[in-house]
Amino acid sequence: GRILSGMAVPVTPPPTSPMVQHHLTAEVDAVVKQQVAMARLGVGECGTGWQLFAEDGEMRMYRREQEVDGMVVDPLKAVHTVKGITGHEVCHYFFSPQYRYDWETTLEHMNVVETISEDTLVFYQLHKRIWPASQRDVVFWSHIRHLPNDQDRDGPHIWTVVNQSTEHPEYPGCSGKTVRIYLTVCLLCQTIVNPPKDGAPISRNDISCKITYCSVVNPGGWAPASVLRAVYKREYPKFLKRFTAYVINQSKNKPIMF
Ligand code: 6CM
Repeated sequence: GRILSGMAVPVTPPPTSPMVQHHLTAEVDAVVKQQVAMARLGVGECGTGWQLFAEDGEMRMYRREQEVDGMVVDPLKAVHTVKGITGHEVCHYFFSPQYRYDWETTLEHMNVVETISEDTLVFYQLHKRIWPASQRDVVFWSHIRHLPNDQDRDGPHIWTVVNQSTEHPEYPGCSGKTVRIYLTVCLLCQTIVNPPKDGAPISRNDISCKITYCSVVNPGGWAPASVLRAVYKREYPKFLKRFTAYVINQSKNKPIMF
């Protein structure tokens, strides 16, 4: 503010609120709420048919075999518990574009198509070709959110990132030889804190993160079912292990981000 006779007078009014919401805002909110509710259901409650297909330490991965018009769209649900990191940290590294190439190994190219707001971005991604299928690309919005603590026993620290396919005029599908894939992904993270009994400050030894990762990917065009299932079986455990190791490594010498 400008100094007038010793008093600070605000000369700049606050920024004007946008007159209209972005056309995706309502969709983002609805899909996030729905995906979070689904992610919170255990593999035993979520209908039948979740079959365990990968297990490594605390990590468990389940899928339901599902085909639409002969295309594999198997829903996937993974749970993992990782020591020394928070849900906010996991979601931060998953959401932020500047780290994506560090951990996403199936990526050939990625760019941010649109910044809707600080917590909502639209991405374009071109993935590496997997023989014998065509190369795949995807356009999706991505939203990061801190969830209110509605159940006391769950504690306050729940974060989520939801990715959902969308359309963008500058990136039409069905052009050239790439095939557009359609995805819905939900990463839900809960921080567990075991406060030290002696009242010492909370260190990374006292925290862990319970991670739930759900995804449904429609490959968008022909891909042999057996190859696709083999790719998923190999790539999803690799992704979750590599990504969480990356978050541990990035976070280890930094203050805890609750
Ligand atoms: O959720 C993950 N990554 C996010 C950030 O990149 C985002 C993107 C997901 C893309 C998932 C597509 C991967 C599969 C691409 C190859 C398709 C080949 C089809 C033909 C095979 C015969 O949500 C982590 C995604 C981890 C995927 C393993």
